[in-house]
Amino acid sequence: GGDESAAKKAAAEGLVDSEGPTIFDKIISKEIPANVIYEDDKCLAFRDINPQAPVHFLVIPKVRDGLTRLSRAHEGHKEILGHLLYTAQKVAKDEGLGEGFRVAINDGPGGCQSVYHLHLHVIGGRQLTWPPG
Ligand code: DGP
Repeated sequence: GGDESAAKKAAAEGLVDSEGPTIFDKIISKEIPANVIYEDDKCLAFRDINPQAPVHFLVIPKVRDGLTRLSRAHEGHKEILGHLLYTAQKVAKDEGLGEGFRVAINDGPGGCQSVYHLHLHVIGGRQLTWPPG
């Protein structure tokens, strides 16, 4: 109906966050290929399709559990949030980023988030600058 298509249009324009499945579900299920560099029972790390640095990978929870975006976090998410951050630095070391790297989470339209399944960006392999755009 009209309401539904209006909601879809708003979601497509990034005006609201989407609760629907995302492309990352298909990456988790291996329905579409990704360059996976780390995997355990709780999370997956894979190279970003649009890298912003020589090394750019994403760390995502395998189960979204309401974490469309970081600002949806509640107390019950603390363990997975810690696990994602710990994994980010572990894989960064494996990727040779001993000189340093950046972990970024884009939240919502204002944060330039495009995929509504929580993900940590890990970027490195060149001298990064600050502030980001
Ligand atoms: P964000 O703007 O923070 O929501 O970043 C989403 C990132 O996901 C963006 O840097 C590009 C990446 N991405 C989107 N679709 C795919 C995909 O199908 N495969 C991979 N490897 N990365 C993707």
